[in-house]
Amino acid sequence: MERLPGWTKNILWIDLTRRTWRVWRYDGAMARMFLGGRGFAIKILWDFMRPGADPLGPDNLLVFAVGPLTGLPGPSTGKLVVAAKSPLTGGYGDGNIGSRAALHMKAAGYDAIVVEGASDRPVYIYIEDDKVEFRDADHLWGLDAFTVERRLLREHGRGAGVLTIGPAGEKLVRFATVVSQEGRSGGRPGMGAVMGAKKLKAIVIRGTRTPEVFDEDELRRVAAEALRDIKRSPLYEGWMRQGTMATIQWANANSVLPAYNFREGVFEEADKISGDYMERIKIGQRGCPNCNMVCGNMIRDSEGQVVELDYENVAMLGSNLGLARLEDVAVLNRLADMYGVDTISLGAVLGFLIEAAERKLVELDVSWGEFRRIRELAEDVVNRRGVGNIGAEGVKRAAERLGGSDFAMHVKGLEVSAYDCHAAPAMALAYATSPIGAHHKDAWVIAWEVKYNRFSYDREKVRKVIELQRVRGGLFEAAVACRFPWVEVGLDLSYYPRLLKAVTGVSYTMDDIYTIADRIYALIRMFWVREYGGWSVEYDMPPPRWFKEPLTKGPLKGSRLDRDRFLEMLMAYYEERGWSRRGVPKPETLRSLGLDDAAPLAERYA
Ligand code: PTT
Ligand code: SF4
Repeated sequence: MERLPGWTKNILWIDLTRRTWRVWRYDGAMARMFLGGRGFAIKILWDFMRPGADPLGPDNLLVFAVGPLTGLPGPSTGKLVVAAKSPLTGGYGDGNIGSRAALHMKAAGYDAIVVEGASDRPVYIYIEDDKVEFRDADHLWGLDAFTVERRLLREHGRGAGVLTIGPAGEKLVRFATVVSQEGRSGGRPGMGAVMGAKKLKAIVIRGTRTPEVFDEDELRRVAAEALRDIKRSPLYEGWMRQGTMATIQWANANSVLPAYNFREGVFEEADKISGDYMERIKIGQRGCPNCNMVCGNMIRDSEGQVVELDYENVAMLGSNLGLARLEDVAVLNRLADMYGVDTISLGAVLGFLIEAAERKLVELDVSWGEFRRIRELAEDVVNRRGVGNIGAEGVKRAAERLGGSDFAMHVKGLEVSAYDCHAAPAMALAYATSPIGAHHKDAWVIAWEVKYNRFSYDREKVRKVIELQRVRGGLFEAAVACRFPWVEVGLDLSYYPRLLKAVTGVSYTMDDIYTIADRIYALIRMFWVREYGGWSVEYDMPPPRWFKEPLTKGPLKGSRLDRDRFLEMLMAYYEERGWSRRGVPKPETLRSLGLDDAAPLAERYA
């Protein structure tokens, strides 16, 4: 069999219904065409998930995947992708989580772990190299993610990798996530609910082998150079002080900080939840393994507990809800981590419910900035109690039930992350075309757009979104490493082909990487088309609020998106990608990417 340094060519395939497992030796073409991580996840879902499967049923496949760079010497390589059909959107869903589990997966010798079927009793899986055991999890069911991880580490040793869910995943809250290391959380579109539906409380993994690479010495050399560049970057010191929290001040100054359920892009009390304020009460720093620029800023919340903060969390659970005390916002952040739900979706759901109450669509005694009541409502949502049960379904379904679709802030069912787009057409396009619904991860184009031109809808913006999607959503999600060294401290992108060459022996150019990214994007889009039974441009439209209700405050007061011009931009996006005017990849585009088996479906719907 062909040797492929950088890949083990092993996929651990676990059937929870039968409690069996096997190792699938996949062929090298998959590695060459899809690289790893998100690429492997979509290939596996496309080939092996029964079309139309219930995301919360046994036929959904839950995929954990590392990439060639994961866990090896190099910049911030302690990450893995978790993917499945999303219970929130009904389409492709994934997330990227930093965890020791990523390193152990690599060292145990698996490029991916696939979980199919469902257990009838709570279970956790213990993996140690070639050993796979199904263990009873009755004693862990109902416990929060932090407690579960501590108990499992006590039992299996402190160095093990643990991926777990909290009670929200068990209760099938549609935006439940997978949690690790008391503050890393991944899989925004409900990957934790998929785990919960399978009654899989946790995976504990230990790997003891040394991964094979093409040129060990060269890898160490390139890695050392990159790590040195990171530390020498003029941006490093500021990053280590505030991490993503510096974005609060920046977003407010540029009218993109969500406030009051995205009615506004400025928050009058932004300085109280800012990175500068955070610095004054910061008690420490932690982060993902294999990282020399760790960014988890720890503070004590208003209930005396330790929490890690990030921009998205603080914006969505702070300014978006009118909350102006960082220590209170941190309580909501901690609850989200312990219960195991996505902070972005939780913030959007709470904002939606507060506004629905204000408009008398629902009877609820809560308003903006009322911490105590918002905290209670958050607990109701994650526990599916009362009106909280409606919120647990996400804002799209909540609006279908209560009314209010104009202010339900989502695309394809995934709640928008923390950048207001009243005056940001490119960022709105990034949300609209993200492969998982409205997430900023694939194209955080806003920083560029602010400098370029806030109000244009030109092709330059379309091309920029695609370029970012290729790098962020392609390279970093398939090679699987953290993108922050490049995004935040300016590490030169040319390091990544060098690292890939040292690991795999393959000389990738950036064009080769872009082709892999385009292939992944096209197949993900075909997965959505297959699951939705066709496609409509309306699925790719941002929330109506940004078109209909202008900003009423701040320097950009009066701004809103123009629907016709946005549609033109979307058409230009489809054209650049070789997709039809309905948003379906053309059969010839698919064939040119080597995705011939998807072409017949495209012929039907393009
Ligand atoms: C990510 C999304 C983000 S993006 C944030 S803050 W960010 C929120 N964090 C949450 C959290 O915390 N707790 C919680 N209960 N829910 C949360 N939801 C939100 O999830 C994260 C970092 C961050 S912090 C970002 S941008 C970068 N994301 C990367 C990515 O997507 N890919 C990649 N190759 N590298 C990345 N590096 C950075 O990682 P999702 P993490 Mg996350 C507490 O999971 O589903 O991708 O959504 O994984 O280990 O916590 O690292 O300003
Ligand atoms: Fe994790 Fe932050 Fe390091 Fe990225 S920079 S690997 S998110 S700690």
